[in-house]
Amino acid sequence: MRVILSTAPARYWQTTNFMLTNFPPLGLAICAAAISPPHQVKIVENAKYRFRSHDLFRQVRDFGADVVAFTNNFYPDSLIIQQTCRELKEAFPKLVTVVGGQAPSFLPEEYIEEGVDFVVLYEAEETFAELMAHLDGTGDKDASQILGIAWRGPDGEAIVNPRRPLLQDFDHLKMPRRDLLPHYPSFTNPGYPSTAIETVRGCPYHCKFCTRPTFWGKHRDYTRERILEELAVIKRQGFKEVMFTDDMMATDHAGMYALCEEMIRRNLQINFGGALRADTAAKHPELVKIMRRAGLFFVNVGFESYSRKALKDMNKASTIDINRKAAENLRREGVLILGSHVYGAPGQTDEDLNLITRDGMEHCDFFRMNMYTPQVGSALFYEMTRDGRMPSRNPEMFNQFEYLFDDGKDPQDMKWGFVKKQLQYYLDPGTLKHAYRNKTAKERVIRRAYVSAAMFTGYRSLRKVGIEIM
Ligand code: B12
Ligand code: SF4
Repeated sequence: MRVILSTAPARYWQTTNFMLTNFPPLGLAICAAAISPPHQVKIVENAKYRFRSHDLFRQVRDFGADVVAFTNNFYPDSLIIQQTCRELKEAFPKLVTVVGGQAPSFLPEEYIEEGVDFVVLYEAEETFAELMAHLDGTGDKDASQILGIAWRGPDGEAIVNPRRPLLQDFDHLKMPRRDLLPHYPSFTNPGYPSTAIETVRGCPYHCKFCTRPTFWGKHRDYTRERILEELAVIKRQGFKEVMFTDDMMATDHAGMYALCEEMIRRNLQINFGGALRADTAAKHPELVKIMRRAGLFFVNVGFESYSRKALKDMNKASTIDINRKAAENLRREGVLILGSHVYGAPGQTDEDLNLITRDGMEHCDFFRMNMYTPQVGSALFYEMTRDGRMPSRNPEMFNQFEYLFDDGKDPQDMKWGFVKKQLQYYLDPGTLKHAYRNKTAKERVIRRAYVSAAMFTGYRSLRKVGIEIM
């Protein structure tokens, strides 16, 4: 069969994708590996190129696709993906549509009811291969027997099959089909490409707003040998930089230390970045040091807040002192700090917002702040749904820029306060200087993030006056 794997058609919030540096859709490259051979696969990166649905339709026609399968980790993309699936079916009646990733795994019925043919739930390697075999008639299971899918029953009803047991061993997985991904330019070695790697699934922490532990289930690591083998393949393919898509790098401190020792011993010389907890950076300076020597150039740290109460309410298992110490240790080693923050948790005040902006700007090379959002599948989402405290279930409202709690505050006021502080950061002369220069890796990251934010603001402002470009 001929299968197109695709990201969501362009929406204006995707312009913020590059705010967080280079992350190609690794899930699609992994799914491609799981089914090719025997199937022929093409990856269409709508999000990166800002392709609209009509561009995708052209690709479907030219490639002669039998199946179009979307990745949908970010819930606000669900509407455009469901709509595109319906339109594709109208234009190509024999085509089968599939959706996988976080949002459909948590809300499979919604997707089937809105016209998607199949949802692949949670981790997909084995399930997707079985589904494709079923669709081309070579499999020995019918839809009702494939663990981990949702599909449409004979009366049009959504049927959600039982979940597939978690993979226990990643060593046997095929290498992701990175050859099918578009070129992402390296920050640290201009002219060379950058890619992504996964070394872990899940996270042992339980921050209330996060879906990662609930999505992946038990926290599981790839073996060190497999990671080193994959890094060697990546190196041979010409990449000089790699992003770890891990929910959280280095929660196994000793494991990361040993991996870095081996990367240095094997002289891999590949720069890397990813998410790191503040407490890991604060309490393990020797680990930060060796990670740096092995090639770490950037970390995304969820500082979240500088208020004790907010950190406690989010179940962040961290403190203000830890945040400060983490920034100090990372700075000392020259690691670029992209700091993530959230504002708008129930009970937070203007004072919290001022603290986040002041301390965040001081601690980070790039300061990022989102609205505290009850992401579908997070503990917060279920709590708010149970208590009837979420005023909207419109997926587009979950874009991390809306105030989504029903607690007597004026959502517009909350949003305006948040926007004003973002503007303060973006108009700060220090930020502008770095964004303008674009000479070092740090400046290139900041410039890319800055441009992303400017595009987002531009598209959003145009929408406000009725001009919808994406
Ligand atoms: C890398 C990443 C990004 C990259 C996206 C790159 C890309 N093109 O995919 C960047 C940095 C751009 C990004 C941006 C954002 N992200 Co992000 N991101 C991640 C992260 C850390 C890893 C994703 C990943 O590659 N994982 C590794 C691969 C192998 O896993 P996977 O994609 O899940 O694929 C597996 C399965 O899901 C399944 N699968 C996935 N897709 C498909 C498709 C098909 C057809 C099939 C069959 C199966 C399948 O099979 C794969 C193998 O088992 C996740 C957290 C996480 N660890 O999953 C958050 C996460 C997806 N991001 C999240 C958010 C909120 C954002 C931002 C809003 C942040 C911001 N404020 O700007 C933006 C919005 C992005 C957007 N517009 O879509 C949330 C989404 C929550 C939600 N449900 O809405 C997550 C879950 C993190 C979290 N809990 O906070 N992100
Ligand atoms: S926010 Fe980070 S540390 Fe907390 S559960 Fe999610 S991935 Fe883990």
